Amino acid sequence: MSSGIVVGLHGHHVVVETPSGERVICHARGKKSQCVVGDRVQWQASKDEGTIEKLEPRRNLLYRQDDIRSKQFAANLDQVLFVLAAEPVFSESQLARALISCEAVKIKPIIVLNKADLTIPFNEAMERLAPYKRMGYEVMGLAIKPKAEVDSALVQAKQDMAREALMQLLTGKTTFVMGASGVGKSSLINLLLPEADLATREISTALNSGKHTTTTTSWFWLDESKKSAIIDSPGFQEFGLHHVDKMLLAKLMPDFAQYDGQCRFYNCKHLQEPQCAVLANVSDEEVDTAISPSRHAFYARVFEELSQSKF
Ligand SMILES: Nc1nc2c(ncn2[C@@H]2O[C@H](COP(=O)(O)OP(=O)(O)OP(=O)(O)O)[C@@H](O)[C@H]2O)c(=O)[nH]1
Ligand SMILES: [Mg+2]
Ligand SMILES: [Zn+2]
Repeated sequence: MSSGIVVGLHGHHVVVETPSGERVICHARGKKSQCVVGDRVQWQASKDEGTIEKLEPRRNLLYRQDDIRSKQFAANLDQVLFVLAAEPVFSESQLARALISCEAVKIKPIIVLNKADLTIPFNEAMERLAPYKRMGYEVMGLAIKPKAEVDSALVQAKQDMAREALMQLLTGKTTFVMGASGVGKSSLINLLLPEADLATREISTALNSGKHTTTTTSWFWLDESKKSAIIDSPGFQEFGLHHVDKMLLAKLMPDFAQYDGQCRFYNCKHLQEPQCAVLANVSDEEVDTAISPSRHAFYARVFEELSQSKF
């Protein structure tokens, strides 16, 4: 048996990369759905293909649980780049849900706001991210593939800056790139690895056709020594948290978690209880100690959703 890493899932088979860099198509004895990109496996050669014999224990597994289906993103990750863009206008609920799902499995999320060249919507989006910066998340503004400007030297300079800033974050780590369709996830990987030559699409086309440009999750090495890896993934809309225990929700939201254990009741739901430290700090003030009313409304909505949950 040989070892390998799952670098892609295609139809009914799994693509496994060997330590020498060879990619082998493997079949998974009816257990295909159990393998995800990033998995370490043991496989056995059979003719020119292979069979997955064993799935090694995972360090972690990032997933979401929608109403009826569970979607496993990838395993054995160090961090998630959650990519947003000036356009299309981002959904704060989707961002907040993705952050909770990362916290739930203790994977560090970093927020990237792309399309800095679209100045006005970019600044508006950055403004909306202010509460997330205050609660301690790293927010990086980038122009990954700025629209052609008259001054092409300027475009080049912006891209060089974006590449450098990203490489600092990514070196030595396995990073999963996540976000809605059209935000620039594949453009980001193309910037770092021009030879990957991933398909990217004009946003208008993507939105009108309702299609996603990227349809599978794929693993790429960023360096020859294979210490740094980046994973591209298809955009998504829904982001269910049905796998999260509702009583743990507040612990997974840093602005709420700072008051952990400070409510009168140990099992406080932070909805309407007396002497609730969370409710006492819901305010519009732009300070680290405040929980914004919209974040509390979001919390109450998800709490209610999880109370109805069958999971
Ligand atoms: N104006 C501007 N457009 C950008 C920038 N970066 C990427 N784009 C454009 O955004 C569009 C979508 O980019 P993709 O990389 O395909 O987006 P994606 O997140 O991979 O989308 P899916 O694969 O559908 O999930 C493309 O037309 C890119 O050219 C940027 O910095 N500025
Ligand atoms: Mg893509
Ligand atoms: Zn409380």
